[in-house]
Parts: sequence; C-alpha cells; structure tokens
Amino acid sequence: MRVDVLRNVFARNEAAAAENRRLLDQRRIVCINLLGGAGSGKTTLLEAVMPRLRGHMRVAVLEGDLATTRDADRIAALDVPVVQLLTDGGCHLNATLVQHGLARLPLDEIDLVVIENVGNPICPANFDLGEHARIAVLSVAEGSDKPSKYPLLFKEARLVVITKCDLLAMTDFDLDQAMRDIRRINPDALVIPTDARGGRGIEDVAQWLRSRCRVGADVECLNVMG
Ligand SMILES: Nc1nc2c(ncn2[C@@H]2O[C@H](COP(=O)(O)OP(=O)(O)OP(=O)(O)O)[C@@H](O)[C@H]2O)c(=O)[nH]1
Ligand SMILES: [Mg+2]
Repeated sequence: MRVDVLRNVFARNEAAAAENRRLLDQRRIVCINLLGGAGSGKTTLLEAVMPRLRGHMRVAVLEGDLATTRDADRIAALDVPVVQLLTDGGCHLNATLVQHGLARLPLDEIDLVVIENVGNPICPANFDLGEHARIAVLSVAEGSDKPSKYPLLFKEARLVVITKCDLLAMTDFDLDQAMRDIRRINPDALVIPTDARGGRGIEDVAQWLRSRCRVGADVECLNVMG
C-alpha cells in the first residue's frame, strides 16, 4: 500500500511536468531548472548572469524557497519578471507549483524561464518540473566530495557550475578531484568554475544559456538543448 502511495505521488508530478513541458514547447520557451545546496550561490549566479542575457533573450525567473520573498526581491531588483514559489517547509519544488508560477508569468514575452529550486542537494533532483535542462550548482565551501556523495544532482545536469572559486585558497576544495568525479558521474556535463565576485566563468555560463535559446530576427526560440 505504501509503495502505491509513493508511486501515485511521483505519477501525479510526472503528469504535471509533462503538461508544463507541453505548454513551454507550444510557446517555444526554454526552461532551465537550477539546483544546488542551500547557499551554494544560485541566486548570486543569476544576478551575475542576467545582465549578460539582456538584448539576447527575454528571461523570467521562478524562485523556489521554503519561506520569504528575499530571492525574488533580488531578481525583481534586476527588472526581471519573477514569481516567488513558497513550499511552506517543503524541501523541493514540484511540477504543480511550477504550473501555478508559469500561469503568472507573461509567457508571450518570454524566451527563457529559469527555475531556482529550493536550496537542497538531495530532494529537488528527484522531481521533474517540465524543464528542458538542469544546471547543478556546487560551491567550493561545500567540499569536493559532494559530487560523489550526491550523485543524482550531477548525473542529471547538462551544466555543472562550481561557484565561489575565489575562496579556493581558503578551503581544502580539490577542484581537479571534483571535476574528475563529476565527469565520472556524468561524462556529458559541461563544468564551469566560477567566481561571482571576480567574474571568472560568468560569461561562459551566460554564453551557455544564450546558446540554448537561439534568438533570431523574429525572436525565434528553439529548444536546442544539446
Ligand atoms: N565569496 C563568494 N561568495 C559568494 C559567491 N557566490 C555567492 N556567494 C555568497 O554566498 C551566499 C549565498 O549566496 P546565494 O546566492 O544567496 O545562495 P543560494 O544558493 O541562492 O541560496 P538559497 O537560495 O538560500 O539556497 C551569499 O552570502 C553570497 O554573497 C562567490 O562567487 N564568491
Ligand atoms: Mg537563492
């Protein structure tokens, strides 16, 4: 009986995720799910990257958190359309909550939606939200053993962003080891070391996002996720 209940929960989420993906595909909107541990630097990365997307594509953000609108306020300060999704204590976003968020965005005026998931390296990786690709975020402050300890987060990501590289000298984070472990778990993922303070890698992340979404004269947005 318990197994059936769990299966139903995932089945319902998968159905909602499929609806989200259908809606996004119809609207030719690319959707990225940004995942990583609490405080790994997800919002800071978005703050650094968003200005570099301006003029190339129209971006909106769904912010997932347990409480507060702090992250949505930070994104709104950049003049980017944003909806705060609150889980009221839940440890991950689900596709139904994302569906409500998408309904509140001006979808006719958007080429790319970035969903910042709840800060947590475990549960969010289990839930499809209807995204086209995932970005996993790992900060050097968390330790270089984390890809091996939380493999699903990295296995499902197209891009892995290693944040806070300005702190490398102050930690025992082994960048080579982390890169090797990520490649072993997911040989196809691109790995970009970044430092939001000094700007290292930020243009590379922006370039990766720009290449997901080919904006032509008619602002045609292709779901080219390769
Ligand atoms: N030194 C340094 N600090 C950073 C960097 N990126 C983020 N931080 C700091 O790390 C802390 C957490 O950053 P956030 O961007 O809020 O992290 P988050 O992953 O969005 O956090 P949650 O949404 O709560 O999970 C903040 O104090 C940032 O200033 C970086 O590249 N270098
Ligand atoms: Mg955040």
